[in-house]
Amino acid sequence: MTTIAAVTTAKGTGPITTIELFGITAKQIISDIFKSKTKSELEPGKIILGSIETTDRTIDQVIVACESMNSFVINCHGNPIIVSDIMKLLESKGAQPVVDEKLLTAKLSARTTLNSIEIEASLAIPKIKTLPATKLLLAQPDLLAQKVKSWLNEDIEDIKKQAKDLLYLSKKVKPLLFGAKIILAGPPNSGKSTLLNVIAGKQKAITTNIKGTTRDYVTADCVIGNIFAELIDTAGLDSSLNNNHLDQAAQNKSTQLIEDSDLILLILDANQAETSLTDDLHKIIDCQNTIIVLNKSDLPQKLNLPATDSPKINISAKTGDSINNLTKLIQTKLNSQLLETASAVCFTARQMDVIQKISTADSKQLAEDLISELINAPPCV
Ligand SMILES: Nc1nc2c(ncn2[C@@H]2O[C@H](COP(=O)(O)OP(=O)(O)OP(=O)(O)O)[C@@H](O)[C@H]2O)c(=O)[nH]1
Ligand SMILES: [Mg+2]
Repeated sequence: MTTIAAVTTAKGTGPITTIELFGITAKQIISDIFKSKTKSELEPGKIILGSIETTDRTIDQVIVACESMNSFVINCHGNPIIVSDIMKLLESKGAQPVVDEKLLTAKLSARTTLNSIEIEASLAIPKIKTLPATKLLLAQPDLLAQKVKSWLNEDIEDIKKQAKDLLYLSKKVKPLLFGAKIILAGPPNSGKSTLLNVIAGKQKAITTNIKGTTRDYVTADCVIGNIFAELIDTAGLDSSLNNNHLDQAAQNKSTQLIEDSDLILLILDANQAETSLTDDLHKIIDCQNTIIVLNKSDLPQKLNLPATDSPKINISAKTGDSINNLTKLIQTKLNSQLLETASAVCFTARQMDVIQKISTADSKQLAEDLISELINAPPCV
């Protein structure tokens, strides 16, 4: 394995930057470039103040920590020129610069006791934003590995069925683990932006009684129960707002965002008659992942909604009436209870791909090979 170097703190955001160096020549490289007045050796567990030096100049005063005989951490000043000079010096000494995820993968892979699922869980953890999701993910190296190993005792038809069930569950859990995209769609003036501000608890979107106030979409991150969500407020869908290029672009963007979402909140103005529902909105009403939000419950109710199986709720974004019921309904619709159960789930594209192949495998031998691949193949970064 080559020695690799990575900047592991965010770019240009702090007074101190951390550079990690890992690999068989790491100690040699550090001995070449790090000078310290301290007599003690850089051995595992030691942290030493000194400087990074080329043959003719000092680049920076730094603190070097030795994690193990082949793993060192350099804490230098955060100035981008200093960081770049140290990285260039490390490269000139034979270290290969990589992005931090690759460094983590290399470090984790070097620990031979870890299987691919454990490595992928360690890589995924920084992307997880809630505690229940973190707990579920951290349980997967045991749960997922045990589950697929238990299939080895079953016949191929049972294995295929269980693989299909696992894929189905994993698709449902994905937005709970990595964050759900929730779209607020509906006709102009129905109260989408007002509702975004209420759920997010801050004034992110401009609200007025003028149709077409929101053109470019507005997003707000929030936690709903135990789910991390990105709320996306879109331009109101209305074919009469297609008069110019900008309105047309806003309408197209809304349609695309709706297609990419995990959940659609279709906000309708219950104070308006049914005639305000366009073809686009009629299509959304019956989508499997739609909740129909009948807004403006504080005003006379005039909307006659066509029959639909989608769940409905009356709220007032203005007075706050029934907002709690809406957030509960969002959690139910997104199956948030799945985060509380100790189920085995796939959480990377690689795992999903292998399980997909198992679900269509035509022999037990192939399924066994794929189970081994799931646990032992190189992890997905
Ligand atoms: N009475 C009442 N008015 C509301 C309610 N929710 C929103 N409004 C008002 O309805 C108007 C439109 O609200 P917005 O939130 O801007 O509507 P929008 O759906 O984002 O509109 P566009 O951006 O044009 O698509 C504003 O004057 C709001 O104050 C409600 O629950 N009750
Ligand atoms: Mg708006």
